[in-house]
Amino acid sequence: MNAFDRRMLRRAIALARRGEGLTRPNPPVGAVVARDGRILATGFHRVAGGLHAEAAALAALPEGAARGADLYVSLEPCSTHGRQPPCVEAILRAGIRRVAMGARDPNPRNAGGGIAALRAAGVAVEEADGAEKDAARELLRPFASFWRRGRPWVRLKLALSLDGRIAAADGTSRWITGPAARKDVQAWRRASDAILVGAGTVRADDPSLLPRPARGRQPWRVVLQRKHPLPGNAKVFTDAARERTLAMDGGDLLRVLRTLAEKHGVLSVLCEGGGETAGALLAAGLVDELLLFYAPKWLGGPRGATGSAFFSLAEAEAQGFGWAGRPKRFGDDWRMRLVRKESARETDGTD
Ligand code: AOF
Ligand code: ZN
Repeated sequence: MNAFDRRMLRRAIALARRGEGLTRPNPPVGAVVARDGRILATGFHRVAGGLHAEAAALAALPEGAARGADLYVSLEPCSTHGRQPPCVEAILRAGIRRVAMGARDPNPRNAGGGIAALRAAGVAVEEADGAEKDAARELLRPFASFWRRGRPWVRLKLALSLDGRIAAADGTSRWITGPAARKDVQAWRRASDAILVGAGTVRADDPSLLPRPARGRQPWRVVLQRKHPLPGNAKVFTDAARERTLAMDGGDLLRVLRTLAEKHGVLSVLCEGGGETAGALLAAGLVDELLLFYAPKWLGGPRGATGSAFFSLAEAEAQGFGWAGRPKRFGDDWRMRLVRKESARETDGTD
């Protein structure tokens, strides 16, 4: 793949991101049709049941206009009939000469089938490598988790003081981080199919848990309940989106996650606390990605960020988190991302 091919694949991945949080239980997918170094059309998957990315890009062109062109797509084109006809057929009908694709499809119905069908019909298929392959896989992790592990990809977001507290010793916790960091959190909410918190957080903060601006997103709001009764008059149970709030028994977290995938098509979960819920997820080995926002404030006090959960050094080693990307500054705050290496192995596939 040359530099132009790589650029077009990155463009396809960026297009796919516009559908993130909208497509469940389908993956976000983006596509570009190009010829002679020029983009002819673009498309992305907007909603399950709607046009696939490749079909959307090809449909934007007049009959015959894509003949001999290259198609760049973030995911292997599908080869079977679902709610939509197979994209492989649309690609062949359009006379595409070559397909450059990001990641293989983890859905067993389509896995490998698109590559084989296209090659059998004489279309050249190239799979991404290097940075583009990594980016395509990263984008696909929630969908791959859904198919390969039967549960969503779980991100834990924490707003932390320099010394790792999520609340001051007097209990106040609002606005540890600044507006720029909070704006980034809204983007993570939009990319997530469910926002999860413990009942204690709902009682203490009465959050709406909806992305602002929503940009068409309607994530599930999941409130985990263990010992204490749910605050029935909280926003999540009474506002206009109350139909999208699920109260679930937080005793068996893996079961909660499996249920979210199976019953509600949830590919990705963003946990926003509180400390006990964060600690329980970590202790159960169910945190796939950490989003840590550090504010330049020292709070001190007796309680760590994960409630009563604590780990020995050996246990902490076994958590297996690795740095993902570079730290990024948002106003006065720094964001660190980490991914559990085991989670990446489980979802990224072996090809
Ligand atoms: C693509 N491009 O944009 C998407 C694909 O029920 P359907 O027909 O929408 O099929 C859903 C499956 O198709 C989904 O699980 C995944 O394997 C693939 N999704 N494929 O080539 C797309 N959304
Ligand atoms: Zn398709």
